[in-house]
Amino acid sequence: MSSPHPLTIHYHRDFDGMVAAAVLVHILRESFDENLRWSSLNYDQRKDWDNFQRGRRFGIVDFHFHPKAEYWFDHHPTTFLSPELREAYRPSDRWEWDAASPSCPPIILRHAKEHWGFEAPARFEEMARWSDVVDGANYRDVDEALFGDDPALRISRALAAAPDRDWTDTLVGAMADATLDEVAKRADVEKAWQRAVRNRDKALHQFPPTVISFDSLVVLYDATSNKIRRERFAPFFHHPKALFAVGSIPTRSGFHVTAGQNPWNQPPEGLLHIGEMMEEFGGGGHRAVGGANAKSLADAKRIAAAVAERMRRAVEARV
Ligand SMILES: [Mn+2]
Repeated sequence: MSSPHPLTIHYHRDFDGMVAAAVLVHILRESFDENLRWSSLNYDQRKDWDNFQRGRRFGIVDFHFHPKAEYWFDHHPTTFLSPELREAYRPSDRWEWDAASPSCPPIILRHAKEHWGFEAPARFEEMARWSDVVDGANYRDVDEALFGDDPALRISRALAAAPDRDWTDTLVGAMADATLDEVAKRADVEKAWQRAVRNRDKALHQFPPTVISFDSLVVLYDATSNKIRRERFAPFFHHPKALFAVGSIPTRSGFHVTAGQNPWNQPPEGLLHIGEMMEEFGGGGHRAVGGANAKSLADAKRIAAAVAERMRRAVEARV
């Protein structure tokens, strides 16, 4: 199995993507004696996807399917970039897609056991469990989401204050060899975590003045000022009774409207499919969360207001 050419594992740069890479790196080293490297991916790299890493050996985890990947594992329902790519996928000894899995690492652990007879150390089970929590936003409550102190949650929050772009590669290497607790206690993680915590507190403090309205259990906010720090769950921290929140935020190249339902006070089943609604505004998403890019600040405000109105009508019709 061993090849003189290195095999690079490319991974989605978020908590479950990093854990997925760490798990696969560990397993491939132990089982197949591969010369492994790893490197994160971003969405810009989809542009010339056919030629991705042409001529090199690679694997991909927690990111789009590529037919040249020697190893590929993902859980995203939107993983196939074309019908041809969907057609090219067959479950195999080295590929597995499970859109029902809340995160990517459990797929790899199960696959390794079933196909390669590899029983992973318990620390990877712990990482996989936390990946499901973080990637699926399955936190116990808003306090755990914002203030949770478990090693996995410290690492996950520290990512928001990464010292540089390659830092996730460093952490993947660390997680391949150590427990979450050991990784969370690294000086660089501790330092980034402290910075991220200060940013969180600032974001929570800055949120209330951004609220335009809180009517019919729908929070509408405008966080487009680039002086404002953003914390994903701030709307539900300040408005725990809210069923939905929608707001405008700045991006590197413009503006984005982000919409979601309250994970800890969920609207009645079937009230609103947010991803489908956002498709009408040129975006997309899942049932519980979605978004759309806007052409201008005015456009972002218009979309956010229209989405809030749709949410309020849905709530008033049913609640
Ligand atoms: Mn991911």
